[in-house]
Amino acid sequence: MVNVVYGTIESSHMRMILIAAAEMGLLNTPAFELRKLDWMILYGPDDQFDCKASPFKRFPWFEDTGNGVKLYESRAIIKYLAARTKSPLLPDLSEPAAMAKFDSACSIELGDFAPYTNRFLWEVFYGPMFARKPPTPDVVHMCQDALTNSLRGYERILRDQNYLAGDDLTLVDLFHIPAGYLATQLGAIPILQDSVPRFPIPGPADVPSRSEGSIPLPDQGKEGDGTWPLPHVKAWWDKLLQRESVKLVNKMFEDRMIEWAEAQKNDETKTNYDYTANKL
Ligand SMILES: N[C@@H](CCC(=O)N[C@@H](CS)C(=O)NCC(=O)O)C(=O)O
Repeated sequence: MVNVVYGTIESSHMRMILIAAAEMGLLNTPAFELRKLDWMILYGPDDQFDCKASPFKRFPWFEDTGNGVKLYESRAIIKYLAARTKSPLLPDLSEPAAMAKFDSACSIELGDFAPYTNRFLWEVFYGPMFARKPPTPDVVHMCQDALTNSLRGYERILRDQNYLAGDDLTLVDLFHIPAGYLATQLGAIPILQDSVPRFPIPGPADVPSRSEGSIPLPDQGKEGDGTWPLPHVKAWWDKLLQRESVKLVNKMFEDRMIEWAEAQKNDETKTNYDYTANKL
């Protein structure tokens, strides 16, 4: 089989697939191909875009050229790859408790984490870059507060088990990395920020400072006694960032961002696509 993924490493959902592919031993092998596409194609006319491949006109999408299976939705693509390669990162879904625990962790990621990291990234990164839209402070603060609240729930889970679906790492832990990493670097999750190295990211807007009366974030840094708030979340996050797959893909992303920032400096690229004209 040749697994072909269409998109770009600048997309956090693409990086999610790359991390999972690295974990499964697929990345940088002939069985896995990344076909790089430009963001611009998402914002062109519908009749010049393969809407069957990606009905919402988003990266990434996928084809298994061995059997013709075509998929969109990064998490579904990853679960497909895991099932095909019999990866232990996908629990045995025929076992009811394992299936339900995995599903419950997947719900948390999709309902309590991803909406806020993604919205935060839209506000401070993609929106300013693609739509020339400055962040809306209330929305940015809502995302920060919601993430803090969600991570309090994560802390209660991770006090009793090593990973979100149980004591073993599964795909759902990895689902958190790409958007969580970038959002953390841009200020979404202050307690995790010291684990995330800073590198140049073209186009982010300054995160608006919090106004009087906003919900205080308890997790701005170490407590007075030098300990971290939400220590189990922090240990979980740090452990994930140390995985070779994560380090490899984060380095690929960092290299791309440095290259992009340099090109912008030298005016070799135009990142302000006219998103509004074509998409809204
Ligand atoms: N639910 C989709 C989300 C994909 C997604 O939001 N992709 C972003 C890039 S990370 C995108 O293509 N954004 C362009 C747009 O929405 O205009 C998935 O998991 O694959």
